[in-house]
Amino acid sequence: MTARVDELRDLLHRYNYEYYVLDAPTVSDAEYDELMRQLRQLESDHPELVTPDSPTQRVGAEPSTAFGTVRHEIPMLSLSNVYNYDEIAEWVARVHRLAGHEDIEFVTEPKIDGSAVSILYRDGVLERGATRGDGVTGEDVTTNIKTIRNIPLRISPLKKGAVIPGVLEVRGEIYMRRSEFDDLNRRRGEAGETLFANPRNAAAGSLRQLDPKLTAARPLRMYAYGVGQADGDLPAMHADQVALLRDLGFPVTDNAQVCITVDELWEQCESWLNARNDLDYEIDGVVIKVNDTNLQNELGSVSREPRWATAYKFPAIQKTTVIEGIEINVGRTGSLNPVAILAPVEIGGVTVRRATLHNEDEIERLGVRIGDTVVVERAGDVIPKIISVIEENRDGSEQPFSMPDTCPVCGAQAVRLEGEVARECVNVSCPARVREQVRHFVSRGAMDIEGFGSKLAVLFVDLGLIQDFADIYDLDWNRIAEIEGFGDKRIENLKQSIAQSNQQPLSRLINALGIRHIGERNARSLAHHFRTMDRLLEATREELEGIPGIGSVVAEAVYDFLQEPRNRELIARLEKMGLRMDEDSVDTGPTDGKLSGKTVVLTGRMESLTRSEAQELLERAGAQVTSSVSRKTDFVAVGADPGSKAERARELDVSILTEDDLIAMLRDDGVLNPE
Ligand code: D41
Repeated sequence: MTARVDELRDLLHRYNYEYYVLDAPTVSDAEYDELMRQLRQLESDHPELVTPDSPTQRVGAEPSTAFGTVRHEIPMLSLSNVYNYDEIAEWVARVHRLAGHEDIEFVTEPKIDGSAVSILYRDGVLERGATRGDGVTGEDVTTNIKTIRNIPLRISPLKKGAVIPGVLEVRGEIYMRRSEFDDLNRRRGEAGETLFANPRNAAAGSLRQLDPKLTAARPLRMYAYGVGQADGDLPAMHADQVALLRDLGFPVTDNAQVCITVDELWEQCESWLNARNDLDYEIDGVVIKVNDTNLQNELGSVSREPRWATAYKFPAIQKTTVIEGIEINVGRTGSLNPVAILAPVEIGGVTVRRATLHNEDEIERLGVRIGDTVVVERAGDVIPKIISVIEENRDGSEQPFSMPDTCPVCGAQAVRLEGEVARECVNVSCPARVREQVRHFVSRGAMDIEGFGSKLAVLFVDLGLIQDFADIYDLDWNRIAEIEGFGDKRIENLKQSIAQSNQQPLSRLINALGIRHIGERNARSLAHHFRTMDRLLEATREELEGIPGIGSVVAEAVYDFLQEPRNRELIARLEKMGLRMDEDSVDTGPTDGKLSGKTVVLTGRMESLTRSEAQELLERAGAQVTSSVSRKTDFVAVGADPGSKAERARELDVSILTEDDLIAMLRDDGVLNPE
């Protein structure tokens, strides 16, 4: 009996580790649940066998009324900040000076934007979990910490010979993955609950729930970055301590890097900065630490900040500013989109003057009024957005805003349809709508008509030269020649690029039509499936829904669009104008390429492709990109600083592709141009 209980616990610990730490499950959820059910049954039949580190004990504790306090035996220090190359150089020079020599190894690791914790193990069993608090005293959040699935309840060394110290305090950061945060917020929105502003707030708030069941329902994870108290000898180098934590089953960064020179450190900082938007977790900088813990001790700390570590902080992507007004833009589908007009503010080297407010629900959620001071974020290439209102800054002069019920452009009624978030102008020929449609039609991702930019699209619509897309191919050139700035040469060039766009493949044409929910990717899926416009026009709802990646909402939107007589007429006119109505034949990758039908995992950083580009190209080649390595994985494509996924691939004998291999295959499959 005890033997079976032990066996079940070992299996569950292992599967849990594979799932939550390695991201590489080897059993199905159903199998896992079944083993858990068996263990619960045995434990309820024999309560004397229950131990605090049993996998059944992650949740179970009753809600408490307050957290106890915990004193950190070794204070949890905070980090000084540096913001650029020169400050890193200065910091390094100080370490060199204090050490008396320059032969010093530094380690860089990502600075995860979460909430710091200390987790204490005694004889390998999780005894106490605490928040950092002020660094000296924190809160006892043990029952909450135990619900976090990638934190071991019991340490079981994964490497032979790894010795578990009698007392081991692991320090780390509790965070949420972006994808899981988005899911959580979506669910909260659907349930009418308030949304979290960002993953960090969500993680910190979830960690401090008095009812551990609430914490258990949140997708929290830990990332271990160091050791506090420990019995016995630990490796002398920080990098080796991190490796030890990994061998003991803790989630650690895969990408710690040893550096000597300032240039090497800077290269790492820049590389993380570039990778930042492609990661599924938020990082706000890079932590730089002296590798040798003996030297760390020698250097010591001043005012609770170690002299042996610092944080390179990324340029701020959030700033505060004032909302001077709210404007309504009318989109391609006639949706009324509120846009905040901001007092100009510089964020990450770009002056931001406008930020999207999405729709009226968002305005209500944020509670924004005109005149409010707000936090604005500009991350990567995405449109700046408003994160929150600073209510303390209100002086009573702020004006509430409500969405108009008529279209600000054509005056037609603007209604909000059942189940939609946006108010829409009911006038299908609303000039604002046509303008946006034409702008989209000629844009780079759609028909890509060179020299025909947004400005021209707007001008031609406003002059009445274009009423629908087909007019683009039937322009009154005599009238255009009379417009200022349209000389012979410009007209000739424009004629030529319009004529060239005739030959764009079906996927681009589908995208260009501006069907709701259809962007480049979905357009490609449709084009690959149907190959010709004629076949697409005959598609049934069921057939559309059967296409991989096309859900019922998208299928419905496409079907409705294609059933609308005006749209069918428009497509017929485009065909008469000589537009191509089928897909590229070189694009047959998805059925007969080397990558078609394969499952590929990406890990590490690629030199020549971003992660999203690599994913996009792979999907175009018909491959499926997944996040975890299992026996079903066909290839693991490994970039610089690969982590556990590459190791896992080796263990499972999955074929490994270098970046060059991957590029060669993408070229062979015709989704990447030969260079
Ligand atoms: O990823 C992090 N957020 C992180 C935080 C990290 N990778 N390393 C850290 N190292 C330290 C020292 C050097 C003081 C042990 C930290 C933090 N501290 C830290 N987290 C919150 C306050 C300080």
